[in-house]
Amino acid sequence: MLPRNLPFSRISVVGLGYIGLPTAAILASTGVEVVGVDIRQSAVAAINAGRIHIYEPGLENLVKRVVDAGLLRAATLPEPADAFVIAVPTPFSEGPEQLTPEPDLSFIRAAAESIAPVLKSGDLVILESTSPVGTTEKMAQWLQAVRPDLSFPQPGGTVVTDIHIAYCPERVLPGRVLEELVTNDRIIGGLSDTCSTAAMGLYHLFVEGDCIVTDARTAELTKLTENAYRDVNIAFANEMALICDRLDIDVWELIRLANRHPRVRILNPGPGVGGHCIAVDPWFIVSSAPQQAKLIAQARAVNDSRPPYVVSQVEQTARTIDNPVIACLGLAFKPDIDDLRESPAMLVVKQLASKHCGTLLAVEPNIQALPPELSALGVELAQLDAALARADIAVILVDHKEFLAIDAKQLSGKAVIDTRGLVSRLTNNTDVFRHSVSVPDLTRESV
Ligand code: SAJ
Repeated sequence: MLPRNLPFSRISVVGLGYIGLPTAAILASTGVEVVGVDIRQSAVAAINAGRIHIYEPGLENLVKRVVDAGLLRAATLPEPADAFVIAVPTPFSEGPEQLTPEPDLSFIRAAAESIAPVLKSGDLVILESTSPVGTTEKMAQWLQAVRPDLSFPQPGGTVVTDIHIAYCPERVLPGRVLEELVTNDRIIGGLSDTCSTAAMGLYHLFVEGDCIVTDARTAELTKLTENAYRDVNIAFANEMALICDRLDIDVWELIRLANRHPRVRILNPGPGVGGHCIAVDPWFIVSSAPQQAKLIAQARAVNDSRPPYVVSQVEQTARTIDNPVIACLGLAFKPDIDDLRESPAMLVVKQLASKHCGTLLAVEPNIQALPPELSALGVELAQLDAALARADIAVILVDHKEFLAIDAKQLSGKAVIDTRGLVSRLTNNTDVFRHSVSVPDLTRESV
């Protein structure tokens, strides 16, 4: 039996990926019946068996618990519910003729049109997917087109409508999703005040952070701004890394020192920005205001130039060694995850392999098999110690916890290209070694 005071007797979460599944499970853990909807039959079957098809710490236990308790089940087709939370991907499409990548809203449209037939008066529809400004209004129009018998909110409207619609972006960090879903503040962007109030009721079921109300367009741009801010900050760090290479200064030490100022917080340079959010979302701003978003577009260009820069550093070093063995440490897009999608490390290894720079060993402790695109190019998946024993060149692409445990002696005598500032963090590192981490930039003129 459900507790009587719950405002929703059934909630549907559409899209059971990295955001939708944890959200569905947390909602179910509050005692509400949750039906998760996904077009992937394999994901639906796994969830109904109490298993998960993605990796996120703590999620498997939670899903098993709520599925066993009968509070969460998955289906491939939407069913009636009191509230629908849409958490489907919004990739960008990059046609050769396009100068700026454009957001692809087809998944949101398909999700909206799939729930439209089961909507009834009083229902709430929340969009959580990262979206360009105006998408929530478009979603209301798509729903209205399928259901002319129901009334839908107009932006800023004051009339109470049959269906309530709001944009409430997810902002959780992969790896800390279950904790951040509960503790992070939440932006609630209703298409009207009544819509915001209805959406607030849903998030109050599990959010301990503040729920802050705004309009849908501001909420959409807030989400994009958070990720664009981080992208610009990382681009600044990456540009400082280039400047430091030219001036022969250790960028990691530089940033550590600058960050001792109470109002400076520079992020870390790296081999590029990966994942499906920070490298993508800034384009949603650029495509809607290309003349104004100059800095944001330039930051994207700086960050996208990092993988080829790392490749050129490795190539220059490899040219100085006969038949070099190159150990590439890390393939994931950031530390301690198994997610290789949109990973700059993958890009670096792929480009090195296609340029035939030497024997390439990839070390990625979080995967069991190499992606076919790398094995087809002759890259071998290797264990850390074995790879370091064989390597002439070590390219550190991800600061996984396993790599932080490397004994500095294992790197001595090798050329080390450290894109993550990891060597200076090794506990048994010595000062002598610290100065030998970055490979000399052979293209650099003397300054
Ligand atoms: N990176 C750097 N230097 C840094 C920090 C990150 O090069 O100092 C790189 C990482 O290696 C990685 C990429 O940036 O390749 C992105 O990693 P991340 O940890 O910064 O962010 P994501 O993509 O995992 O998650 C982000 C988060 N957004 C913000 O921190 C503003 C998260 O809160 C969002 O919910 C998520 O995007 C999303 O779904 O939009």
